[in-house]
Amino acid sequence: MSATEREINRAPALLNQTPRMKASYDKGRRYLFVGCGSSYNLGYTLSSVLNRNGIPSFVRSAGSVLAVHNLPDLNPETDIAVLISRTGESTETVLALEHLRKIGLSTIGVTCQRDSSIVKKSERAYLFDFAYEESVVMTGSFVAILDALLGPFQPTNLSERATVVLEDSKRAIARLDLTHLNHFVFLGFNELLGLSKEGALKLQEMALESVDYSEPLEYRHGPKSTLTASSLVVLQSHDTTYEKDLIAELKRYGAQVLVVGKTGDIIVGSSESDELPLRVLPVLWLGYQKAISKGLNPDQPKNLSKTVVI
Ligand code: F1P
Repeated sequence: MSATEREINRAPALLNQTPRMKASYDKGRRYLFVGCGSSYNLGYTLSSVLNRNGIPSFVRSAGSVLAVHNLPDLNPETDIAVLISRTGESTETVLALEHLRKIGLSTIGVTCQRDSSIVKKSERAYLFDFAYEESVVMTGSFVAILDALLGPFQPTNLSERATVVLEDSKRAIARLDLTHLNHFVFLGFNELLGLSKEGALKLQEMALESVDYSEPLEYRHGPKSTLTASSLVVLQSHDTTYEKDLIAELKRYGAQVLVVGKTGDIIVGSSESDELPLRVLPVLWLGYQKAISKGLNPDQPKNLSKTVVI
């Protein structure tokens, strides 16, 4: 079994460990999430959830922090920078951490790698060493970090539900004719946009596929022209009437649509919890299965290393 497959399958077990790692946020402070790749996508979703709950927060790719020092919205308008890096060594994130400390922000590092630069250089660190991954592509650790950093906004232990959602995802994806699909589109708005961006990244990294991500209704304004009978749209749905109409429209163009939501093909979300971290499971499995169907080794993505350094 590949490391990637093992690491996706252990996500439910990781979610038994995250309740003890729950982050807490101070209502009077403003947060800035910074990272690269999947770690940046985590910040997208986290900042959206925090803002909705009255905690002002922002997200920046680590590269953009480096490129445009002293951005007016970094300082003095934010107080605490949360630097996320699974390996703790992505060059942009480490340099961004140094820069943000220098301009006076408090820094919290988030990583799976003990003794990494992110741990050593940040004032405080959340260490997810139990979620350490061998594989190049970030998979189960994304689910675990998201669950923990959602803190009070995701209070439920999702481990058992994760087992169910992963099994449902495997069944739904087994029904797709993956060999004929060559275009993958991920749609979601607000906190689901970051998860859609992550879905697109997984299909690129693992399966070298052509991808898009967008807000659902925005996708109608141009990008839908690229849909064919070989397109699969994964809709991270808020179950709105607009989205239901959109599904019908996308299907009229010949695309297949896989809906993840309270009333979707893969059911995620209940009245007690929106189960946000579980929405990542179907896209992890989709990326992995598409890679396998093409004869690719998902443990060794093309042109990519586990830590991207400059
Ligand atoms: C960031 C990242 C990963 C990606 C790949 C290359 O890594 O972009 O998201 O899957 O491994 O690096 P990190 O800073 O989170 O270690």
